[in-house]
Amino acid sequence: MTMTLYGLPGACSMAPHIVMEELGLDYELVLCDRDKLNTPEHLAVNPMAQVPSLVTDDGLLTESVAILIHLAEKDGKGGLMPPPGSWERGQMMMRMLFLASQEHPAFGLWLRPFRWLDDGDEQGRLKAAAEKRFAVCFQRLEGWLEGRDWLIGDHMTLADTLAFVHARWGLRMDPPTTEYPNIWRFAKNMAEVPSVQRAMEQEGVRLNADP
Ligand SMILES: N[C@@H](CCC(=O)N[C@@H](CS)C(=O)NCC(=O)O)C(=O)O
Repeated sequence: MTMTLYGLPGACSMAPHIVMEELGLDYELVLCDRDKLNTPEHLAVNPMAQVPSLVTDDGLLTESVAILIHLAEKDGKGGLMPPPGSWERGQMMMRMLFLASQEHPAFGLWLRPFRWLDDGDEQGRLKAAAEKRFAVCFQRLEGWLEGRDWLIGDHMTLADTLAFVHARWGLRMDPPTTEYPNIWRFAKNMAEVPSVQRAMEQEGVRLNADP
């Protein structure tokens, strides 16, 4: 089975990239050109002109959470997801979906308000509102990481890979990630995990670099 992951350096696609490294999967990484996401070639693998996309012998998957779950289930060893039906599984799903559906859009609106609004003043107001919303999300994440090395249990799960990507993004926000002691401690620990280090190196990003 061949697999190709389409991503952008440091983007949400870095979460499945970390997972592929962690699971030792055989895959190809295509780092896209941001200016070419809207071309017919890229739209064929991601009709929303985004990353990540996973192309497999079975077909195409988009949406980071779907890709993460597919990779972990395919591995079948259960290391990155608590067992089906367990309370921990429910908690992990909640945290992962919270990150993808609440925190991620707040960052996206802050980063590219021009995607939604033409007027410069309106863009400024949207950016400010999105930054506040991101901070609300980070406060929740900060609480979840109180006294913990990982979001769930005693080792890395899928949720941690997304949380790490967002912790890097948060370095650009006000207040930055460094002002959330639990998230910053977590991010520094994650940056020491060999699979995370390999993914960052392959994407040419660091923890203190701009996403
Ligand atoms: N819901 C999608 C969101 C994907 C998304 O927003 N991707 C961003 C990177 S983190 C992207 O492709 N941005 C490129 C752009 O908007 O130009 C998912 O979770 O996969």
